[in-house]
Amino acid sequence: MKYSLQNKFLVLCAVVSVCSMVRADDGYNLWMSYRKLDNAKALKEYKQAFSSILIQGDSETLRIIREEVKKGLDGLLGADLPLSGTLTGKALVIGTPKQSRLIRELNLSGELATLGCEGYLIKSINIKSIPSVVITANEDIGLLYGSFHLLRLMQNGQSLINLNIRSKPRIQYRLLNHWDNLNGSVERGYAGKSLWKWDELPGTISPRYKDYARANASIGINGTVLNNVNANPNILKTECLKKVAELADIFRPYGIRVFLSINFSSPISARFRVSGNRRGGIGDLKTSDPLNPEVREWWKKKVKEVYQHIPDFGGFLVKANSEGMPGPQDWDRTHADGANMLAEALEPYNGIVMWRAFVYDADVDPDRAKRAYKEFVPLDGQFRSNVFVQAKNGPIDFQPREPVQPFFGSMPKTPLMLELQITQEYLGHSTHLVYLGPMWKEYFQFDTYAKGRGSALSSVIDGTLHNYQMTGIAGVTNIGDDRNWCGHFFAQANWFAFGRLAWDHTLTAEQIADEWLRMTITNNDSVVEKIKSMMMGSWEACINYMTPLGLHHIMQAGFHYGPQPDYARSSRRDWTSVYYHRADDIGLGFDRSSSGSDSTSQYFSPLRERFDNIKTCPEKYLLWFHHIRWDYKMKSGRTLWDEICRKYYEGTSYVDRMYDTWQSLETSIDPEIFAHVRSKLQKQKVDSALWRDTCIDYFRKFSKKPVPDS
Ligand code: GCV
Repeated sequence: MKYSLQNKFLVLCAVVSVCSMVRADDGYNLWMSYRKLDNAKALKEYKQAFSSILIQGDSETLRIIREEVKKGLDGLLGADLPLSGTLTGKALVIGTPKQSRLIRELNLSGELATLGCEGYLIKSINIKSIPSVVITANEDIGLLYGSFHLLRLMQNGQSLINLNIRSKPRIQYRLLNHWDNLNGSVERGYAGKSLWKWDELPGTISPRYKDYARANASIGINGTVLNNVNANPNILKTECLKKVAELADIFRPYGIRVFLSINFSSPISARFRVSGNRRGGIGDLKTSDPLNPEVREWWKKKVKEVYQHIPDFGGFLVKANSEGMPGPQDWDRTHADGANMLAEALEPYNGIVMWRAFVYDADVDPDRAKRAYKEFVPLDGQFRSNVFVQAKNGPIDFQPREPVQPFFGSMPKTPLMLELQITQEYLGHSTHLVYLGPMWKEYFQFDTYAKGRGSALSSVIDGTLHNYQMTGIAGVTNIGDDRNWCGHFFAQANWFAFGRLAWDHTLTAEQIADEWLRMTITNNDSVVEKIKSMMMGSWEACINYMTPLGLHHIMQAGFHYGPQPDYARSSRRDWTSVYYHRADDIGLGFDRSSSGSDSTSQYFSPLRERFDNIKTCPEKYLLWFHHIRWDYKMKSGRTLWDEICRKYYEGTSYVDRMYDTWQSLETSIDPEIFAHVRSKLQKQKVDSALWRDTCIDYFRKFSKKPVPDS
């Protein structure tokens, strides 16, 4: 026998030792790997900054902080820092004035006064003449946020000398929205099945629940809507509430409250079958009319039960009278009637309603882009104080680029919650590398002119423009049970960016990408710069190879991945592509100007005039607002046809360049991540070219012009 067992063993050992020389990262740890810093200068500084960790007080959150800080510092410094009870040498000191005598004696109450429950201070302070780094806050959750901030600074190799940081969130409700179904599928989810294992709960607890909470807390997310807005009424059954309560218990010490999407027909008996939207729920009634006393009583009882299971339950998210979901209009009532009924039931427990404005009833207006505004603006002032109206960023549906939904700024008496989509439903699923930070910044900075110049969308959302009493933002999450959580490694950056911007929308997309790269891939400056620049242009590239110059909604029906500009037959006109691009022999684009559908009039002056006029309309929105002749001269001097072809080619060459850049970085990147991203980029190259070629071929049938040399 030539190959003895012993030989086999030696070969195996050799393989194992070669493998262990290269780090393998499957992406599970997200931005919290806490690998030993490769930055010698920073490492030296940090080792001098503290030699122990001192955390005074006790609570579940404080126990989490102890574990996290110890794990983080030990990992980053390659040390074993003691958790001590007293101050003996340079230390990282963490505590609230309530629980820590040491902190109380620092007299920071003046500085803490304006930081609320979630804010924190990180300061370099001499305690009893010992130089220390102090993290303090009014509540334990602020300490957790502050601890993650300090760890982030260190992961980024930032100096800890003379620290004087104060931070508090600009937006109060910072939520993830899961579109997860009770059967384990995820609507528009591209990262496996749902994280929530409803069949196993409450008995079996996946360790991922805790890791999910930890990741969210690290970026300041403080709430999660567990189930799809296309809600199954069963979510409110007692057996489900017990499962929800289990998750809520795990999330609570991480500062995360649980919310649920509800089905407006819930009070109706499942046996009561009527046509259309009035299908049955889990109750015993024949109606869900929000003004019916029995219905109102049903909700009050149900809400009481919810709070018995989950005392800090956050509230309900509702998709009503939209895409077949039931709602108050089925009973000739308004959205306000529906929302207020639920709000009244939730109010005694401090619960809220997030009433979605994603409605597009064709009877309201022939132009889908105008419908939500027309339904909701007249209701301003009619909602109870614990109701948010939650709206997507644009008037259609999370397209690669849209102008802002015009009712932002037009509802001063109704807190508006912004809904962004982290999952890339229309931006290449979990196959395309598209960093969404720049997109979200474009929306935040979009000036609505609601109160004249300087009325950015961010000021509507953070409440400063209209003095909203509550503020909120939601991100439709891209998380599933894939080992790396988000399908594409780079999609993790979008989860991260959403949280960071929800906390502070003034951060730049570039800064967030920089942070994320250093926390995940490397601290090597030149590698960071190269990948960051890939990320920063990836959204614009995606727009260019999918829907340049204001085109929208020309994707594959249903699946929403590839191109289908010729899609013309559907049960609804506004689900087809031809409804949106309106290509004909003359030109391309949807005339929404005053001579068309007049959606421009829903914007404030001078935006409305700017968008209305072809000459002043920003070219990025040109085909959104205008039907443009094929030979129209663009700012570049090229015709529309030549320009659009050029944009398509610009988009795909960007993807080619991303691929080349990535290839060139092979030796600087963890092999597993490198291979994973390379194969995704390979597919993105092919699929972006398909978008380009399909769209150019199709539009060419109308323009009848040759494709210019690229
Ligand atoms: C949850 C789009 C999506 C649907 C989604 C809907 C919504 O239509 O394609 O999957 O349903 O938006 O936001 O309610």
